[in-house]
Amino acid sequence: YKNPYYAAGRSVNVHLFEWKWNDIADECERFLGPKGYGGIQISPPNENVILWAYNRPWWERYQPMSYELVTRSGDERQFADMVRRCNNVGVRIYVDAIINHMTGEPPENVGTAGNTAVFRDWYYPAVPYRAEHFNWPHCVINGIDYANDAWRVRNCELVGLKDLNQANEHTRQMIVNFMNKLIDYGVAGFRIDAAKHMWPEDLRIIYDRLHNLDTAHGFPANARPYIYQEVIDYGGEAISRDEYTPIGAVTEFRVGLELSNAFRGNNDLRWLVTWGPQWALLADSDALTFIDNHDNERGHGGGGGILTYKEPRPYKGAIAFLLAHPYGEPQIMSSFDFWDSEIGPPMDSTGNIISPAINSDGTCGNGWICQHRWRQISAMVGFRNAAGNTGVNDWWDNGSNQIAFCRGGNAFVAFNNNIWDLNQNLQTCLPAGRYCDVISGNKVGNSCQGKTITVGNDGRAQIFIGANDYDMMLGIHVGPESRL
Ligand code: AAO
Repeated sequence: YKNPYYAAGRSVNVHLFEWKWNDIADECERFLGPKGYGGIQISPPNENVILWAYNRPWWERYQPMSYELVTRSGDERQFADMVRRCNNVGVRIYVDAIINHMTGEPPENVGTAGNTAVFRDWYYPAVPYRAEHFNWPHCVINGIDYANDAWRVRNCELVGLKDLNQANEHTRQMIVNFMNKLIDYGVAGFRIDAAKHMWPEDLRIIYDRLHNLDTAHGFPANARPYIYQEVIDYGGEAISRDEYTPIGAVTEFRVGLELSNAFRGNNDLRWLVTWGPQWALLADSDALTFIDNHDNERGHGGGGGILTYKEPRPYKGAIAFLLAHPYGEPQIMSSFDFWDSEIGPPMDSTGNIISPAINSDGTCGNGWICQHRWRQISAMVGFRNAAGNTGVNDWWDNGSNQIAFCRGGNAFVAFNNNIWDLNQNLQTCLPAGRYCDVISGNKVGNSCQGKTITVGNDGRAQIFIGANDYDMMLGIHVGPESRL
């Protein structure tokens, strides 16, 4: 369950938060495929309760009414079409699976597929679930339980959301049917929402009943779905991330905390020479890594101090390091603009999501941030693909906040987070020749819009990153986007 089964030569998963299925299919064909992205995490595809009382917040999608594939992102036909079109251009789809719970007791009672429920009876006829399919006795998780009481975290309700009992055979089978239907449409795996609120032994039974990935969609025979489980564990919790690594990959929240801290200037970049498990991070193959996610970019789920699109310079630096370094399976956040933590995606007066506009310079409009289209970020996807499965070698640092390293003989990256210039003759490990820095501009024809780097026969080059340069990093590699 720990192999994302990216198509050959691809890497990096992007969370297209609240995007519509038709727009995702277009984005696969016009941008993500050509740029080398490996996959997309989509918003939950199954029916959720509609919450006009809160002006359609983004979080209504985390309150399931049924497993019918109808949401603001699109219907079942559009879902199937998206998966097919993305797989055709080599981009995989990972589903955010909400299997811990159903709705809370919201003030409204119609779902995005038109179904209703009887909340006070724990009755969801469209699944169907009845009271016997939930955990009893009824209780709600208190903040203090996270530190003290694993049983309550798993058997009581998360913020009042009706807590399914995954030890119940009917409940398990409804979840398995839902997930298998998605696999048969061609998805490559799942984010397991709120995994720490479910017992690992119950999850294992569910995972083991899932179908293999569909060979008709380009997956190899006997491939198991990629599973990454949302377990927030900064230490000091009753439930550990290590309880979930035997059954799948786990979201490594400490990565975003540590890299945000370092790229904000609160920890010298030189210490990153040991980046990986030595920083008390999960083993490489267990870790889904990211700077920000849809919760902590807006202060949900605790864990403040995370860099987001609102602080672009250090954010781009942290993401560039995340993608340049071989540790973990990285994921990029792609946001809509928000000014309060509850507001939903751009929408019209009837609640329909407004599609992102694509500006002539390739950025997005209509309120969408589209970090995945920022040149510095998509260029680092190309960098990671060119680096392939090489390790880190020829590390250099100035004893402070200037660092550089090679990825085998394929790629070279440097960072300057000091308030003085980086101006050094450094080993790049690349074949002699001229290269475009993919951070400061694109290669156009036979010249660079940004910096041009000349590598000598000894692999060395003069590297300059001014303290006041627009970005704090520089990257060159053997791929066609960089080599002249
Ligand atoms: C909404 C309303 C609620 C209402 C509810 C039901 O906001 O007021 O009661 O409906 O009617 C999302 C939103 C929720 C929303 C929900 C349903 O974020 O606001 O509730 O949809 O619409 C925990 C879970 C983790 C979860 C996270 C938000 O463990 O799984 O809370 N994330 C996922 C999704 C998320 C979604 C759900 C789950 C539900 O990504 O978008 O909710 O489907 C500790 C624990 C963490 C815990 C946090 C919560 O950590 O370790 O496990 O996360 O607390 O606060 C510091 C803190 C420490 C904290 C730590 C790390 O160290 O001291 O307490 O940071 O965050």
